[in-house]
Amino acid sequence: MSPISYPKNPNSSKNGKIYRSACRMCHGGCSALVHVNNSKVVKIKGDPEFPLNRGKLCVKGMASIDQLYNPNRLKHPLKRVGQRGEGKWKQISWDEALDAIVNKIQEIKEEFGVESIAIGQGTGRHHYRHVVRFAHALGTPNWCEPGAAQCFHPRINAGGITYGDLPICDYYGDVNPACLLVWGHNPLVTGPDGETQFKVRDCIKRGTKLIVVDPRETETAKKADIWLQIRPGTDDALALSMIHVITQEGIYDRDFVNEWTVGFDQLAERVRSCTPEWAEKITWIPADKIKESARLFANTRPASVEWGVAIEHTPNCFQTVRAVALLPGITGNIDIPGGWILGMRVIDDIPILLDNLTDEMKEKRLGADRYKLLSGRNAPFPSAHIPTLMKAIRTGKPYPVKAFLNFGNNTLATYANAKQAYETLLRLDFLSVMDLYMTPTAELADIVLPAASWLEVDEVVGLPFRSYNFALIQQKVIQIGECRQDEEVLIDLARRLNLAVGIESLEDLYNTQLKKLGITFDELKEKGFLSVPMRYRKFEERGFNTPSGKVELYSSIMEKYGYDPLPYYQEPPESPLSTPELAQDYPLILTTGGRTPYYFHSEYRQIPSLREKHPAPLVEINPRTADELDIRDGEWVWIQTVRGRIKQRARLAKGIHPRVVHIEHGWWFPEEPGPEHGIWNSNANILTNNAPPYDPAMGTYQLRALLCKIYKVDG
Ligand SMILES: Nc1nc2c(c(=O)[nH]1)N[C@H]1C(S)=C(S)[C@@H](COP(=O)(O)OP(=O)(O)OC[C@H]3O[C@@H](n4cnc5c(=O)[nH]c(N)nc54)[C@H](O)[C@@H]3O)O[C@H]1N2
Ligand SMILES: Nc1nc2c(c(=O)[nH]1)N[C@H]1C(S)=C(S)[C@@H](COP(=O)(O)OP(=O)(O)OC[C@H]3O[C@@H](n4cnc5c(=O)[nH]c(N)nc54)[C@H](O)[C@@H]3O)O[C@H]1N2
Ligand code: SF4
Ligand SMILES: [Mo]
Repeated sequence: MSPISYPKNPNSSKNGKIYRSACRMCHGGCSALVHVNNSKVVKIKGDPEFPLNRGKLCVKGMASIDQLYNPNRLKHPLKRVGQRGEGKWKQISWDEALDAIVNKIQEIKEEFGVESIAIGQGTGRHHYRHVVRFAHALGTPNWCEPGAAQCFHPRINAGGITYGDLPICDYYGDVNPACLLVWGHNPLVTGPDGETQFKVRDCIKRGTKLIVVDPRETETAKKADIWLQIRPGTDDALALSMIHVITQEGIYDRDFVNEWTVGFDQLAERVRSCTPEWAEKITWIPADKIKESARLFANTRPASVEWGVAIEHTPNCFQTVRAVALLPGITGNIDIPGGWILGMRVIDDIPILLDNLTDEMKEKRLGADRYKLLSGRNAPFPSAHIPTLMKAIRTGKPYPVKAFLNFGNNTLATYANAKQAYETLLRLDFLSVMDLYMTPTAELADIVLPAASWLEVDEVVGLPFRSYNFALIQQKVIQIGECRQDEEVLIDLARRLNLAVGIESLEDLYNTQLKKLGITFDELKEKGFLSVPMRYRKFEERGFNTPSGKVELYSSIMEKYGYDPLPYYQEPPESPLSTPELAQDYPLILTTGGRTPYYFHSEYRQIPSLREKHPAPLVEINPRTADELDIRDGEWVWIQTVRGRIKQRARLAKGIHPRVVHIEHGWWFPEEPGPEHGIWNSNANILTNNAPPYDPAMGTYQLRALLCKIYKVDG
């Protein structure tokens, strides 16, 4: 561990040491100065030197010490002693715990085959690629996470097949985006990289024209020049109609389109009938506003798209994401200063050892035969399809899945159809859960492992995500109980299993990652962070990394897999238009999971400084609707879909459409008695749907754009 020499801090020697590290209370990326005195973390401040957060931390980052020393944290490995889910535990050693897992893996592998072992995790936390790496080193194709089909991978894949890489907004050079189209995203609060919020804030302050597509008037929408209040789940129609305006009015970038794209004519033909008047009926957005937005976007340069997860939570997810992705392409905003830029990649990713799987094993991945871009043999970052995997656990078909090793996912809180997820986990022969806390999911396990928080973790953080022109240090500054970082445990398991690969030390892996920069992990600890200046129009040197070397408006990869190469509109499967009968009983449109600043998915309800600021789950309803239903602000109400009902507290908000309801996701109540800890009270995923239809390419299920009703809780 190496303290940084930080000249602007005169007290650093008197009050102990100061370490530079990356906050990871969200997906992370803010540089923090961690003050350690007498082996205790006493203070954490934003790092004024780091260009992405410039001294700032958000409210979660500021609660890091409360997380570190939270009395409810798991500190030792535990073994179940009662019935599964009874909540009776015995403390065991790491050796005992890992041997138990290893023995179970060997046993199942011999009896059923290695594919009968599933490996799970959550969204992109520090250990993300290491979990995938371990699965592939072990030889199972069945790893999964609740974000893959539902989060970011659709954007990464759409970026990949269209532009050869995921484009991101350029806040990193001298030129600011002059127009920002924010789509299904609330970047002042959330995002794939938390630190982006500070860049977006600065960008907006400098006068960037802002268009926001959101059913709710969020903090970001409040600052917009044009706010498009969309009916949830109809983003495909809106994007197609904007492409219609731009192509029909000839306000696209002719030079760029001619020289650097393929399929423009087919695209223009596809959207010919998608007029703003057509889209108005579907999206509830006035046609004039659609025209105005399309013109503003096309006529302002540079323009960029800042998109979020809301467009990835419906079964037409991939075509929706593709449609939005084409807007910066046809307007020539690709890889230019202030536009939608392609990555620099100063560091290499941790290898996921995909080649360790045979082709036969890749074909066996649950979902591989159907969802080619999620699970297929040649999918860019293949994962199992969760509903197919869950079904295999329950039914043994197409083959049995007996064990689930879970590294950082509260399955009952974040998988769709939580009741079914619960029944599924109970059917397993073996469940291990690694987490910081005893969650309702961990309560169902055979073995529970105590995980480290970010202050106990070594890592190289590449930023902004996928672009990586910064490499930032994250370093372990403290040890809590027997907690370990997941990566160490995964390597330990691989070694105990005598695997041929996936057994290098963490330090070796990090040194390899940094090789391009010519420094070692230890040197990065000294330096803190490194960056390289952005380079633009890189495609002029080497083309785009697509089959044609151009921007594929018409996607040859989609065509190859038998999917529509051009985006199209599809009504959400549960909606006033597709299920009008159901809509009579469930007249309101439900959307879930808009993030709050205080929580990260199901995390942090046990941290007092955060919980005090947001003590209960909130359902947002328009005052007019509330009035009709005799619901008052702050009152607990039932929210019900065909799949079940939950309670949240009403928040009356004028900025939500009278026919739309928004609920928060991730809620459980750590203070309530185990093993359930209130997981069935307010959990959004009791209401969501993991039944077909799924997105044809990505297998996405429905977390948003559903039908519901709400009513008062009697008494
Ligand atoms: N504080 C905090 N930060 C987080 C997270 C967290 O839990 N808490 N989670 C992280 C993760 S994994 C993710 S994926 C990102 C997500 O962060 P974002 O991508 O910003 O997504 P959300 O906040 O879920 O939703 C953004 C907006 O979409 C709107 N919306 C809902 N339905 C629709 C729709 O059908 N169409 C459109 N256009 N908009 C809709 C919501 O009203 C909401 O304001 O945040 C990451 N950062
Ligand atoms: N209804 C609805 N459901 C959703 C969403 C929505 O918008 N609406 N969003 C979806 C999206 S976009 C995503 S990405 C997923 C997110 O889903 P997940 O990322 O799986 O989130 P959680 O279920 O909160 O599980 C995270 C668990 O990991 C633990 N943890 C935190 N850090 C570590 C660590 O370093 N190591 C280990 N071992 N454990 C750790 C936490 O304590 C927590 O219990 O949820 C999805 N679910
Ligand atoms: S935005 Fe994320 S990385 Fe930055 S301080 Fe907040 S939680 Fe930490
Ligand atoms: Mo996500």
